[in-house]
Amino acid sequence: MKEYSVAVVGATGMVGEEMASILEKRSFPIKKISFLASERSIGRTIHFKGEELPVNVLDKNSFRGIDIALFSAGGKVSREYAPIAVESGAVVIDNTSYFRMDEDIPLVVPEVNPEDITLYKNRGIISNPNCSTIQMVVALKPIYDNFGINRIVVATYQATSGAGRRAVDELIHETKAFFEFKLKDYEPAVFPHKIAFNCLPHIDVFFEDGYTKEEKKMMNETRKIFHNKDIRVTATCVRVPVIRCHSEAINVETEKAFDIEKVKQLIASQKGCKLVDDPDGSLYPLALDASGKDEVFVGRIRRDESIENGMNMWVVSDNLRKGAALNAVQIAEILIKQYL
Ligand code: NAP
Ligand code: 3JM
Repeated sequence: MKEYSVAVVGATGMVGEEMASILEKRSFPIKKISFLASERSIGRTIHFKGEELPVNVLDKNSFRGIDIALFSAGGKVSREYAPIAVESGAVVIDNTSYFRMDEDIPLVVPEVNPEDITLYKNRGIISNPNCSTIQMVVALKPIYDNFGINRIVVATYQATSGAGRRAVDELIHETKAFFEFKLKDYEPAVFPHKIAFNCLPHIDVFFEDGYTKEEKKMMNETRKIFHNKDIRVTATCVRVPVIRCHSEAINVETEKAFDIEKVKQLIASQKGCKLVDDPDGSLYPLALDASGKDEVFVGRIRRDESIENGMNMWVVSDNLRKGAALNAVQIAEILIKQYL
């Protein structure tokens, strides 16, 4: 079997750490792996396949001999270094929002639009969608294919790990401070307000129309992935004091009439989805249960009686796995199988 040299940019971060573990777990055929981060990580090592491998400082020579570069070190790093990686001969799979909406860059969720991967030939870059978009479109794929979708109204309940390691630390420190009666004096450094025991309807920056960039990502990326500019999407994105896994309340209006039991069957047989829907047994998707898992968990499926063809569902997935690292590795797997 052919083997590939892989670089992980942002290897010491929350997403990068998952990348290493998923590459190892899925036995990705690796010839050489290069873990890259900033100067802050000099001297650190990463455990990979029984070895402690050094973390190297990212520079313009980091991509010599690299076939696939997985980027998750923020938009600025991708802007500067993704073109350098491509120039060096690597295909880039980028986890940041930097290239996502560029027309000639594919934005891929393997369960939804794997055929778009071929467009990597345009610029050598494939974008990974936002974590909240990924889990939503996986759940909506069979509904879109069978009944068409007119409109989506989504509210998210997003984990702090989506904002990086410092954000998780902030939640933990604030929670400890609360029990020591010191929370009042705590000054948040990552989030705009205290996140412990709170819900912040503010993820990424605000635009003039009142939406946040995170909300716009969900709205625009969904249309791009389904190749359908006519789907109406509106989102409210909320950060909640959860460490891992995003939850979403999704309301969908379909084009055609549907049978709700058929919807449940379709979700149950959708690749990448797991139906968890037994209200009588108090069974529905939960962040703590989805943590560390690969699937998108879907439940609370019910008709929205306020419109003709409406339904509601509750969708939970691990934002660091399917929402980021796993989706990127799945793209890499298709890339090597079909193109490299
Ligand atoms: P994190 O825990 O804060 O980690 C950031 C990583 O980037 C660290 O490895 C850090 O290295 C590295 N880094 C930062 N600045 C760098 C620089 N100038 N040069 C080289 N490396 C640098 O953040 P995270 O949660 O892993 O997220 C990383 C990025 O992935 C985000 O900024 C976002 O763009 C993307 N992301 C995407 C999704 C998605 O849904 N697709 C989800 C979450 C995040 P040091 O340890 O050396 O500082
Ligand atoms: C998730 O560029 C940055 O500082 C990263 C901001 C960020 C993003 C993004 O816009 O790439 C943090 C967390 C995402 C994302 O996946 O969209």
